[in-house]
Formats: sequence, structure tokens, C-alpha cells
Amino acid sequence: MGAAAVELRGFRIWKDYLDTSGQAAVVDALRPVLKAAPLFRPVTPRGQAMSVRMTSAGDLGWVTDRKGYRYEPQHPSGVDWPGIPEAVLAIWHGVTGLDRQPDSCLINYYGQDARMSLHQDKDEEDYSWPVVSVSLGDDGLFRIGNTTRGGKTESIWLNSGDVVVMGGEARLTYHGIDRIRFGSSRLLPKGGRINLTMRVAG
Ligand code: MD3
Ligand code: FE
Repeated sequence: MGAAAVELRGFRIWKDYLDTSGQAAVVDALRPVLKAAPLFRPVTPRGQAMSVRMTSAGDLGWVTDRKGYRYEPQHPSGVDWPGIPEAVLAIWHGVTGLDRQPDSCLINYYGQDARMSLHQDKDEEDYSWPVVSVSLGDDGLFRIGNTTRGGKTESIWLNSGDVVVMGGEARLTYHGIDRIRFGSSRLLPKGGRINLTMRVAG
């Protein structure tokens, strides 16, 4: 576990929060989740297929289709989302110190050419709860903007094992992933990047 967090535009970034065995333990804990609730490729309300594949764990999962962005209690297949693994909840507790658990853990998978354009996360009911992100596998170039569209942005590479806490002013900051360095990590057998985001959604 990393000793200290650095602060960037209100984001608290814990480099190397998970060591290699901690990362592998989280990936192992995700396997049954991905089996019960397989990754799917969401479509934006305007009909664009996203390049990132997704699924969720917890009481609520984030989905998008022609009907819009929202949280749902079930995977598109109709099964309830699996529970959030203990190893993942332990990270939330370790970096936030909160008693309240997240009710949602979005699992994003980035293959070779996947990216996520600058956006705000605004589908949750109460923005006063932080969002916690866990990076696993290949490096991802994370871009941080402002609370309104436009303006200067800053980019940092997120590496496997890094954990980021978005709270306070940072919670409504525009952010995205410009690209990944495919093959930069050996954590995931088929390469790519997994990002977990834990939230209090409902
Ligand atoms: C800042 N995911 O799922 S994680 C997302 O790496 C998302 O997959 C990216 O943006 C990824 O919505 C970035 C870092 C992150 C996550 C949630 C945030 C930054 C955030 C919520 C509010 C502000
Ligand atoms: Fe986001």
C-alpha cells in the first residue's frame, strides 16, 4: 500500500495503493462478477456504441442505451448485479474512511483502442459522496478539466494499482481517458485496462 496521496485539482491520487499481489487479488475477485454479469458494449442516447465495455456490481449499475444514462438494479440480461467483492469494498473504506458503503461499482474495460471522452458524472443522487477509482492492468492517460466545459486540462498516467478519490470540488470536474498503453502491464492475461469506480448512486 502506498504511504501518501498527492493532490491534483482536488483529486486525491494514491499511486501504487495496491501492490502486485493486491492487484491480482482484486482481479481474482472480479472473475465471478464478470461471469455472472458479462461485459457489454453500451450505446449512448444518440446511438453511438462506446469503445469501452462495461458491467457493474452492487445494488445499482450504470447503464446507457437509446433511453438515456441511468442507474438500474439489473444487468441488461435481466440478472441482478452481483455484490461488490470484499477486496474492492476494503479499498473504498481504506481511502475514504466512510462507514457508508458504495451501492455501485462500475467496471470499465478498455481494449486496445478504447477511450472515454471528457464528461461529468451526474447520474448519482447526491454529489456530496466521493467517487473512488481503481486502475488495473495497462496504463491509461487520464485527463482532468474543469467544472464547466472547456478551459485548460491536465493529464496524468494512471498505472495499475493506483487509486483516485474524487470528492468536494473535484466531484463535478470533467474527466476522461484519452488512450491506454496497450500491453504495458502483465496483470490481465489478454491485456487492456480495467477501471473500477465505486459510488453512492442512489
Ligand atoms: C471524476 N471512468 O466511469 S476513472 C467513469 O478510467 C470514468 O474508466 C474513467 O470516468 C476510467 O465515469 C475515469 C476516474 C474518475 C471516475 C469518476 C469520477 C474520475 C471522476 C467522477 C467524478 C469526477
Ligand atoms: Fe466519469
